[in-house]
Amino acid sequence: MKSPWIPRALREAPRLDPSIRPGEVSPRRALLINPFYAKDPHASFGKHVLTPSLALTSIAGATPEGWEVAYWDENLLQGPPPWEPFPRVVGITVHLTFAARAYELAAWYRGRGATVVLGGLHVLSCPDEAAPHADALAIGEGVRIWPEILRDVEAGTLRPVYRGSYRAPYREEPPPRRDLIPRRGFLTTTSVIATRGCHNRCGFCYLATDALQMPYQVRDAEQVAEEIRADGQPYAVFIDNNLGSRPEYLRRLCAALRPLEIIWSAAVTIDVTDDPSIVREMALAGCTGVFIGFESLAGENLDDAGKKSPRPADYARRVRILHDHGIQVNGSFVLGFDHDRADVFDRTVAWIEDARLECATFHILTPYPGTPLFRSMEEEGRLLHRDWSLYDTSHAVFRPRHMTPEELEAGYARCYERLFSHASIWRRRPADRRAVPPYLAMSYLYKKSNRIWHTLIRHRLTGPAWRPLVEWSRRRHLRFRRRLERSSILASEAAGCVVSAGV
Ligand code: B12
Ligand code: SF4
Repeated sequence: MKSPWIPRALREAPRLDPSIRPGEVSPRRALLINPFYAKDPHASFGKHVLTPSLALTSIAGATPEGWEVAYWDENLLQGPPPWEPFPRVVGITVHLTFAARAYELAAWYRGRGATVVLGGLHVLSCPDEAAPHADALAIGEGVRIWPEILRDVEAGTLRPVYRGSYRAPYREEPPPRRDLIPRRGFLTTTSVIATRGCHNRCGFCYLATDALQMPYQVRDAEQVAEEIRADGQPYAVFIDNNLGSRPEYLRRLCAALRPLEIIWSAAVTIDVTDDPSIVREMALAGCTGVFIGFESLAGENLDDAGKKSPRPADYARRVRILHDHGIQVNGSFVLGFDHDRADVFDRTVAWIEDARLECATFHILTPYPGTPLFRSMEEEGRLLHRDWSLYDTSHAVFRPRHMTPEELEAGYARCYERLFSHASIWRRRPADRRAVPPYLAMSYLYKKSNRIWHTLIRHRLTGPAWRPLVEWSRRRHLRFRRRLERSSILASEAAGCVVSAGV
């Protein structure tokens, strides 16, 4: 099989120059870094600039007065993070896939006199590994501990570990500093979060990590709507784990979003279709796409993972409910579960085509440290290594039951190849002819244009290039909504949207 194209800038982190000797330390300046990670050439490069992570902008929002804060995302391909003026504090977010890069950055800044604070999911699951690379670790929720850390730096009383609790009232947190994000760098800067936690606790999900205690919490619907309004973009992406966890809250949120006349997408579980009237409210509030973790078409796999979900035999009917309300579906599928055999790849893609999912993402089953899945794989001696950079869901890091790791990786690559083929894109087109042109534009621009994405990212053109298309989709959707208001469903009519459904 031919390897897909990937330029060096998307494979390798920018070089940190060992000869640089920065000037004096700026005593009340903090630099926040989202480290580089290698991109999967099988998937769309566009997903990485759809919408930014809220990890660092959230803590930036809690920076005490008198401190200056700067933000650098290495994935925007503008080189290594800045060193002039040289920051007193460097805060780095750490996920397992880019832990090695985070440690490299930490060493570079520490070696030149900065105080380095590491936080994020990987610090929570592997604090002992992260500790030697930092002056302080922020374990768990960061918004409340970030100001404390900066005050302790000033007072010279920094402790090696700070622990933040996810039990504190979520609605009291300050809004994220979206103004720090380069607006031209993303399709939209309006990443937004309304809820925390999930009613499920699937064994492979990071939410099942031992050290993570995240009770379900929601923010006031009006507060969320106000944040979206303040960012002034036509498209918002909810980054909640599952925006549909509490249907009555989702209803309230939709009521608050409706007057904004924006479009939005979100991750939900397929049981959101239990009550089609909620789906209708989502559509009327501007929802153009949902990202749904179908995970597997085999019920035994869902049972093993402890996922409380409708049976796969009912998935297609439920997808139709979403389509009937003009909502595109981006399905997420995990490959390599214990009941998966060599036919899982072709069967999954065939189902996606039959159900006419506009988009899909594939993930090789990945045991995240600290989860029940990791523990059982470890006990069974099935883990192949602990090179976290390969725990990115595009590599097989464990021994599957019914195939070799190589067969799993090859099957995964084949799924993407087939899904992105002209024939598959055409087979999945919406039934309504009027929605076909925006669907084709979305498929080709988003899924088959990795060379264009690379150019857009490098030249900071993602925002300006997409903005007219997003605005066009919004206007089209407003007209669709007016028609939907007048009828119960528009089964034969699709809304048609150029923006892909979720991350
Ligand atoms: C936005 C997002 C993305 C974006 C941006 C990613 C980026 N790094 O820039 C995109 C779409 C590009 C993306 C891609 C991927 N993602 Co992603 N993504 C998310 C998502 C939906 C939201 C992240 C976020 O903003 N959270 C909200 C913030 C506020 O929470 P937080 O990050 O935990 O930060 C808090 C604390 O941890 C702490 N904190 C964090 N950092 C720091 C630093 C300091 C100094 C301090 C003091 C505190 C602190 O304070 C914050 C506020 O409380 C999460 C799911 C989720 N809802 O969290 C998945 C998630 C992070 N992604 C995940 C994965 C697997 C991926 C992919 C590998 C998937 C794939 N195969 O494509 C890719 C590649 C990324 C990679 N290699 O790491 C997993 C990670 C699992 C794990 N254990 O590591 C998650 C958890 C999704 C999931 N349910 O599995 N992702
Ligand atoms: S439903 Fe999704 S977000 Fe919720 S625990 Fe399962 S995988 Fe995680």
